Amino acid sequence: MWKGLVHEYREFLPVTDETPIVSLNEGNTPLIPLLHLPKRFGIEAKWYVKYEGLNPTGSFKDRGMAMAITKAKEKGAKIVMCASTGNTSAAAAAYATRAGMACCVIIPEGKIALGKLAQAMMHGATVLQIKGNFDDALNTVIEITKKYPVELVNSINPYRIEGQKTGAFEIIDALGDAPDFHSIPVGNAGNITAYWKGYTEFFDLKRATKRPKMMGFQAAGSAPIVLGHPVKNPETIATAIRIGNPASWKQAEAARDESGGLIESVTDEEITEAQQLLAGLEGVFCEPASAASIAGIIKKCSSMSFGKDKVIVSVLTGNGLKDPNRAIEISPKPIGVDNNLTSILKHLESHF
Ligand code: AN7
Repeated sequence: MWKGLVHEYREFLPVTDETPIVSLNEGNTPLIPLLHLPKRFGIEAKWYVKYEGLNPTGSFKDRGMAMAITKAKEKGAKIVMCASTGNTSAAAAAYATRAGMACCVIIPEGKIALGKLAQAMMHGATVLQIKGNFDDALNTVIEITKKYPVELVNSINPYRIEGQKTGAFEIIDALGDAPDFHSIPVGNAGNITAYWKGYTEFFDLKRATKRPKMMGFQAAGSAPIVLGHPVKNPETIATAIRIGNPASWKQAEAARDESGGLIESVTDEEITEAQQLLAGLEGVFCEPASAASIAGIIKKCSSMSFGKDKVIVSVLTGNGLKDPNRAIEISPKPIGVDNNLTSILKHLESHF
């Protein structure tokens, strides 16, 4: 039985036999080959999605949080804290509960997808909303955790990165080698940092013969790394990556430059189209921020060569169910019908 990533990849993680591993059996998420999207855009490469929405709390944050809460537990912490655009708070609340610790999350008021808010509330976290954005919240959390006995579990906690790098390990283990291109949404830039670390470690250990070009995508209204300066009032429908001053900015640039990759932006329209195409053509439902990694490949496919000897992996960081409001907003509404055969069959006839 898969026992969670800290257990499974323990030889590559900062744990000992005495470390009290906190786990919800996260990781081991499927790498799903895309069948229809590549054809639609004339992409000959094998294109996979790493469906991180199937982690226990529905996002990739469980990887880093399993590791960070494990280390907090080892240290004897009583309370953890994070700023969040939603998914980090859901994961922190769940793993802190699992570990018997208290959890406090600070979120930007009105800008959290409904599913994520429900999770933090159900797991009993203290949920504080500020009239400010993620960047403001993170600054406050840093200040508090410096002065008080509260463990910070945002991705500037190095154990978060350690846990998240296992996503790259799983991809290499599943494919037998690293892919040629790795596309990923970029918000606070912890995940692109973590994947690059993971790819590099397995390459150094000769478990992979190459490392992918890292292709990071920010939302156009929240694209500080692309613009080269912080964005004071970041905006995007992809609320998970509505971040104007990423904590791991330098590390993201290093991943881009060392891999010969890129960090670019995609518009909200491109993100929405990608989310709809993935759900409507492939049967895979991801949240808006995650679709940035698909939108990015679609945007680059005419100028870059994704030939048939190449492999692309796009990380789908969060489950589509996290943000039901947005999904309903962009989809055709349910059709009201009378409950009889004639009225119902009218809507099926075109498929007969
Ligand atoms: C679905 O939850 O920052 O570049 O506070 O939820 O590592 O920040 C979420 C980020 C991509 C960006 N996709 O990852 C938070 C938070 C989803 C996300 C990102 C997030 P990073």
